[in-house]
Amino acid sequence: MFKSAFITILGLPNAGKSTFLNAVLGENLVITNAKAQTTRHRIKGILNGENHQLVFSDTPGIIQESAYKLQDAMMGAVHQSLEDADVVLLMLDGQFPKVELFEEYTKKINCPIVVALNKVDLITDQNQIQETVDTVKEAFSTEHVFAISALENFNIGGIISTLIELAPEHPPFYDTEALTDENVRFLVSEMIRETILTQFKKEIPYSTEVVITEYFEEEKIDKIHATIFVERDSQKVILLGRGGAAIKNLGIYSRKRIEAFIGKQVFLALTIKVRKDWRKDDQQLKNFGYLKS
Ligand SMILES: Nc1nc2c(ncn2[C@@H]2O[C@H](COP(=O)(O)OP(=O)(O)OP(=O)(O)O)[C@@H](O)[C@H]2O)c(=O)[nH]1
Ligand SMILES: [Mg+2]
Repeated sequence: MFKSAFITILGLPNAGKSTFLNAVLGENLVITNAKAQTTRHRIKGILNGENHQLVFSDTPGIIQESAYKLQDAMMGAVHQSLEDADVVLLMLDGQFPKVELFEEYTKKINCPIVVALNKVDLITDQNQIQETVDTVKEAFSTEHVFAISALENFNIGGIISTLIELAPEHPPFYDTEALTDENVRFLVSEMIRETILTQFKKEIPYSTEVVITEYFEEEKIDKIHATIFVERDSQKVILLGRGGAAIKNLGIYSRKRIEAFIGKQVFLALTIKVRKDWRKDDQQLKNFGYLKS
């Protein structure tokens, strides 16, 4: 008997959804960062076992009010991921679970819900953890509540066993060797965006989109050309840095990140272009794959 399920990871920005997915897969597939709204698309990560396939969808964190069309599109990705979910994995920050924010959402969900209370490594009071677990069990009428630490890989196993139990009998949806259905170009563009999130402050990461314009695979090296789009000339100046120092540094760390993931030497060239207010522009959002054309 083979079991397969689509599992949608749902939660507020910064709850640790992407960190959790990486912990489950044992790979740095999706990007994570201390800044909120890191994930912008639905990204699938696949956990294959002998008799099961769990297809996780990492999603953008839910925001109450969107300020840009980009954020509308991100929330669209969340709703779309809920449509085909067999199980919803609600990822809450164990310290600030904000249960009330999800009562609306969960009422509309008609599949089993598993709740993870993440970041319990930051909570020293065991009673506090137990009280939150009890509150959450009651609020979502589910027995499946786990106190975990995605960062420290604590208690992840219990969630996986429960998800396998809840998974319907079904043949695998994807190749049983696959880690994701995303292409390498997209994953690489995300790794550059992750480095931008780490290296730049304030609005720069939020105003940035990365597109891989060329990807040549040679025997010993992958040659990649990426274009970084920003919203204003002033942002381009910041990304370049004095004498090009900032973009040079960005190139070095992005290349290392990509090499670690694909296990091969990489040549990376970066270009910066301005697309004025792209986050508010339907046509640009289509070009960048956030809206359907
Ligand atoms: N201490 C601690 N930090 C964690 C844990 N899980 C995630 N984090 C940190 O929380 C921050 C956010 O993690 P992400 O995985 O990017 O969160 P996310 O829910 O995917 O965020 P968005 O993509 O913005 O919606 C990062 O700095 C992580 O290192 C955890 O279990 N413990
Ligand atoms: Mg994320």
